[in-house]
Amino acid sequence: MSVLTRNPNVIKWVEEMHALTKPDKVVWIDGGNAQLTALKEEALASGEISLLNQDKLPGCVYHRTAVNDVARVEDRTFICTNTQEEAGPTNNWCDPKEMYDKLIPMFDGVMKGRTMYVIPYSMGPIGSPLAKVGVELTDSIYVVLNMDIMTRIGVKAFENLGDTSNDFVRGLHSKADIDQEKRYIVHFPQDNTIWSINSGYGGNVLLGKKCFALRIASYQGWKEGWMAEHMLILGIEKPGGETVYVTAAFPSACGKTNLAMLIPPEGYQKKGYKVWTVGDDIAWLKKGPDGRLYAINPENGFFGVAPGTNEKSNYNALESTKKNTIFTNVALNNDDKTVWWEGLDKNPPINAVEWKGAKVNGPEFKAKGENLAHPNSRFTAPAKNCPCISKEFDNPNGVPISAMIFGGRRAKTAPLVYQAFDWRHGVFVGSIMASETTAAAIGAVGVVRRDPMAMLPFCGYNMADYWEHWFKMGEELGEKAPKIFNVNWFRTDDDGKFIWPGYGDNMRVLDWIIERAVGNAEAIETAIGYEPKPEDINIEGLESEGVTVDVVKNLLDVDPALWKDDASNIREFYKKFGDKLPKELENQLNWLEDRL
Ligand code: OXD
Ligand code: MN
Repeated sequence: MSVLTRNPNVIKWVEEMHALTKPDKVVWIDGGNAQLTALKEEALASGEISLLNQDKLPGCVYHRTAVNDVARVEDRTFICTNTQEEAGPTNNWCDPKEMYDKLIPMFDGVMKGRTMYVIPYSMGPIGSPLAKVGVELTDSIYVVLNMDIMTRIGVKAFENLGDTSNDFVRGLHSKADIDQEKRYIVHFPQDNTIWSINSGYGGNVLLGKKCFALRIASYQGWKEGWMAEHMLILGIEKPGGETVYVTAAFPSACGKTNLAMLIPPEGYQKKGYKVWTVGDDIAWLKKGPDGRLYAINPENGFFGVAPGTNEKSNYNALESTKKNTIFTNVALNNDDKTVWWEGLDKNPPINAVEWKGAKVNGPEFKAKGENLAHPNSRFTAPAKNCPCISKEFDNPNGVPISAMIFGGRRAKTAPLVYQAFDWRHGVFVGSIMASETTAAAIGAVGVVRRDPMAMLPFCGYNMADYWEHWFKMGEELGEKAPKIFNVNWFRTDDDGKFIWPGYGDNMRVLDWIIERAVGNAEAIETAIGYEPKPEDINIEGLESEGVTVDVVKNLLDVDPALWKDDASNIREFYKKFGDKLPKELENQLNWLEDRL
């Protein structure tokens, strides 16, 4: 196998990593079907993956990770910048030299008896001015097959890099022994480098995703004048054909994939509204030639959480998983080799294999309170499978963004929707994003966790500098900057029941947002920002759900006492950043308190 590129920077680095990890064999991934099919066969033969029902789920395979290796490991994720201040108070930091000294012995000879796969890939459409190239070295065929779905892999990525450029992200991954005590997910932003060892779980090993497209890319965006954000991108096509694009950032488990693939309520469909998905997790944003902010989705697939996905909650996501999809840690129906997870339907398979591999009677197993699928089990599905994928998905120039939405899970404080007064206030609104913990996680329920811009686990540098960067982007965009909004689908009544129906009905809120963004909708000024008049949220068809104008009024209510509490919580959070906290954020917080 040839080395697929003449670029001396790539060749030299691969040689160095080869000398370090000492694999028996090196295979360069060209991206062609023949090679990928052969690798899939090899993984099937070794048992790394298994084949699902090829009539019902053509091209789909199944994989189980080690029981101790089922999620991202934030406490073992590091940002190794030259100084601790560059990484900031919200990241684990280690001196780069110290970290290399620790990891080099661990990588030394780690691939003996194994094959090293060299995966060239592009984050973003090939040839896009917003795209960037990465190379991942891995000893896992599962990683190769996932990267083929999640990114654009193969020789075309090298062609895009060219013969001399040094602008590629160097990713090194080894499963090693999947030893959780020696698991490290390490970023060296100043070296364009990611090293990941002792994991086989997607979020830790598909280095294009969180590691490159958020942590390294956020750092690059800071240095180069663009933004990498934990945001979905969607287009709302209005009757008449005009499409308005928005991005939205929510913490994990707040429904980003659901919103990205929303199906409008019947009344909207009849009028001709359509929603198109550009991305469900990550947006790269850059000022375009016309002065507006443009977004691409750097990914090429969805790495979605399976549990909870069903015909009703997310029809489009479910459809996306019907072919050429890799399922990880879901349950199997052993009768017909199909997949099952909690929330798919009410019929757990009787002849089931649970996610750890034990054969069980599904209904009996569940009656004991056990999960058949791991709560963080995943599907890796090609974006092209999605029935509502945008025709702009591959547009190298991206889509122009009219509105940016922040949101979290708040039982009482945040209203259904409000708009920031301006960009600077919008940065403040993003910086105070928070979610309340639910019963689904260990620990106290209802505890507020600050997660600014949903980037807390993903910002590759000091968040104080990150906020400064947001302010600077706003100055550069001026009048053409997207309008900034905040939403909360999760307000509850006194019995703890959700008041707003959510899912497809979130379209009603998006409707106000997009009209407001272009200056067509009215608003009321409140202490926290602009709100719609309750009657301006279209609730036609929601009567049967008990949603009246009074209910909307209630959902938009701002309780000054709760907000004052929140403000003191924000002040505590800001203290972490010491003198580096942008003065503007402190001012914004003072103004909020004054207005309350
Ligand atoms: C994800 C996450 O997997 O945010 O997308 O954790
Ligand atoms: Mn995410």
